[in-house]
Amino acid sequence: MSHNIYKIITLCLFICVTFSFNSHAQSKTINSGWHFSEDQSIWKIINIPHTWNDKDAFDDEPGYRRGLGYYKKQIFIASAERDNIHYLKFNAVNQEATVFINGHKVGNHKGGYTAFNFDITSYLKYDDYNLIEVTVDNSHNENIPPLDADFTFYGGIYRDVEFISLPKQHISLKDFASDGYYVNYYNVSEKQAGVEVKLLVDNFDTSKSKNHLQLKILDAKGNLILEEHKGFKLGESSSEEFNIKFPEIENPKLWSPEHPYLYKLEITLTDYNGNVLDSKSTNLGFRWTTVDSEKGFFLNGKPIKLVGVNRHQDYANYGNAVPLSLQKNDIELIKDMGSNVIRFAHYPHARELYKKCDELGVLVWTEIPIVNKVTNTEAFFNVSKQMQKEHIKQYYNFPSVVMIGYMNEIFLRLDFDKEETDSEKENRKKYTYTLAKQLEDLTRTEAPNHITVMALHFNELYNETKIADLPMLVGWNLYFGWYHDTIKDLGVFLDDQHQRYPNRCLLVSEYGPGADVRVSATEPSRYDYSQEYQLLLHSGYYNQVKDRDFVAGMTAWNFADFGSEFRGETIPHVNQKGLVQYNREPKEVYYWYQSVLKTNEPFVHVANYQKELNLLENNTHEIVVFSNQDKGKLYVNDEFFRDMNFESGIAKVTIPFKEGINTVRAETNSTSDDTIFNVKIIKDLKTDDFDVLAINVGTDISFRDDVFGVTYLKDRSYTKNLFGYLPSSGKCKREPVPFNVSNTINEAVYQTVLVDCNTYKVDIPDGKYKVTLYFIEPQLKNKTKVLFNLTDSKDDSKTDVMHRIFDVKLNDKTIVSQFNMAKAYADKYGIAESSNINITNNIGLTIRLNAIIGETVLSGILIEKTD
Ligand code: GCB
Repeated sequence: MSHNIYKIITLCLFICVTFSFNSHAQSKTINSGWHFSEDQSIWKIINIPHTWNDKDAFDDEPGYRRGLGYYKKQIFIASAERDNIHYLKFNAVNQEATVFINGHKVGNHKGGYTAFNFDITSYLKYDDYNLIEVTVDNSHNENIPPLDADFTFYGGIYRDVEFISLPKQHISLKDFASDGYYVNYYNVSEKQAGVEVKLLVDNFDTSKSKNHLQLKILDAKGNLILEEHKGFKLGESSSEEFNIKFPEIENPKLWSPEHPYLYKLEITLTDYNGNVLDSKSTNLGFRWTTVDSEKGFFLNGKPIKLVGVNRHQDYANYGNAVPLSLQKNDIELIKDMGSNVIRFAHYPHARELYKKCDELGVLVWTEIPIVNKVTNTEAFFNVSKQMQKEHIKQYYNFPSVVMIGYMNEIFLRLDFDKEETDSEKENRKKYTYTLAKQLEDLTRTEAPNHITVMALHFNELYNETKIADLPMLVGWNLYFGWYHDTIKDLGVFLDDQHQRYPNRCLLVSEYGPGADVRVSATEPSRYDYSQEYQLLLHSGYYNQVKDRDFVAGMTAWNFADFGSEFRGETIPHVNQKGLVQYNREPKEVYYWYQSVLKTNEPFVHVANYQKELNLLENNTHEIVVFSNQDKGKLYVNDEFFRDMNFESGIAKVTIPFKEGINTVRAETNSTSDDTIFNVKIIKDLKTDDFDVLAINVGTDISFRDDVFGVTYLKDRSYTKNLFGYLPSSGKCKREPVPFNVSNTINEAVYQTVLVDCNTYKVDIPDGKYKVTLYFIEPQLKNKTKVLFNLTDSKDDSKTDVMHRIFDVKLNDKTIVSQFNMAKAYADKYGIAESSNINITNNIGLTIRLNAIIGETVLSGILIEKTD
């Protein structure tokens, strides 16, 4: 066809579009005003996104409601819509949904993280209200992945619901709820780039139809670059597939994290007269990727070290029902950290976020939620394959998506479940491999231009079974320096794998320690939940990965803290490995990543790990400054203090502080950062202005109680004029209590105990005080098992026998007699015992714990002056 004829047709199409808008496909979200019930008797009005687990997954009761939830809503459909085809589309319902229209069952869908739709045309009434009912089930189901994982499976309709009305001929919605077309690229290089589109068109009419397709490629400014047309006939009640190939574009602008240049594809389907029936559009990004077992990841022919994060989709107070605007903000934060990659773990996230990755330039690893174990049934295999097909087809067109996965740590349960016999274990290896192979083959067939991936945990099972040889790129989830070993063991492991499997491409798909912004440690160590240790581990991993070309990259676990109901840490029910908090406020390590990853502008940040910095005996303290520059200057309270040199983004400076507010200012190049330090210098407790003192007994970490506004100081052995335990008064052992603690919001105070220490002295001045002592029974059986405290979990299966009985005295006054926590409390309770005391004669406070049976314990002390 000549160019002029194209122009005439285009003009005709334009005119026709203007006059035929009504017959065009229409989609609207129907999120508001649903009725929800847990039992079909009491109903409440809710809006979608919705989950019924946003609160109970965070309360003290073990477990959260996994069962049925009922939703209903009426929609009015006018008779003008009578000739259309109508679909109901659910963008995600966790995890099984059965949909009814006007009392008729229209379909069922299994799997909580991909979209599905149903053609509801034949069930509708026109000029009338139509009742939509959805029964949702998030019970454990042996045939639906995920079976078991370290995140909460919130139930509900938690992504948009759409009502879609289409003319009888339209771009298909029947192909696994995809958009009905798939963009493939050919011959992409710096010189040229080709696009080929596979498209499915449905004709629901009982007669034949003549139609026309117009496809346009536009550049980022909206200029037309290429245009293709196709006229065709459709048989009655039929579906057709078309392949439309554009000629190559010369000198294309390539897509990359630095320059995420996007073209646009527009597709228009018209009837024979040019009336627009349906239209679609998507981003196009010209890029090509390869992996090399020696040199790592390549984008557009150049090596690129992938550095970024994993992301879970939930958010403080929302569960998984999170407004899209907040979710999109996550992608902005991830990009602004300097990340060039994101792993959407452990399931497909909202499609809008992938579009955001296209726009901002973030490479994507996306996967389905087959985690920890699989079930050996045909039903489980079928749901898994259906899920992967939906995933691939619904997410196919995003140029940011380069890696597609299907399993995470699939031998974790095999490794940790002790009950299985050897032959059951062998069997499990075989059927797991079989499913992996089927999913790998399916992924390679359905997504031939993508890199297949799988994430493994630290175990030889993956090598031994050869499951690690299936994907094109292997991700290792490595927790050296957290669950086991030390930070520097990462490099040893990576080198060993590379030497033993030289042809395998690998990256570090997870790593990171838990960190609570209220916890601080001057000598950070494994499992202390301090932000200081989080920095040590992340920077240690980064340096080791950077030094090894063969490692394609690393994705930190996790971008944000996330809900995991069974966890019992300093924040219960939350996995705290986020670089930002559950409400997305950055932890300090987030800024460190900016200092090593962001190169586009000068950056500097003065870290402050403690809202209130308590300095005992002397007034100096080492602070940390992050910058992407080599050098900088530091000012303390407006006076120049020192020059700084940054190594791996970090400069450490010891500062003499004054009592009260101190301002520390760092300057580099054209940028600066000011941070306020609120300092308390404690040389002697016996001062006239003594007010309050809190001690985190049994540990070296300090803990900030934000609600009460007090900092629990780290424990110490006694020195005169201050406080501490008397080492001579018993064994004075420190023990962790790595469990959820009921009946408190200050878990961190109870999660460490000082055992068998009979005397604790605090040299407070004479006066009247309220003294609160904190206790927990460490041996008491806990109702919830914490699987993911893998190596450090204590045996919590001990029976509730009388382990210890002791008396508690403040100076010469007995405040608790025959204290027996195992008998008095049924669960791991945080117990606070408060009493008033009048101290005279300058004798200070002595806390005495006198054992009657077993060893004494103490977790914390809070002393408040009362007059
Ligand atoms: C893992 C899992 C992830 C967990 C993480 C952890 O390896 O893949 O789902 O949340 O460890 O924090 O233990």
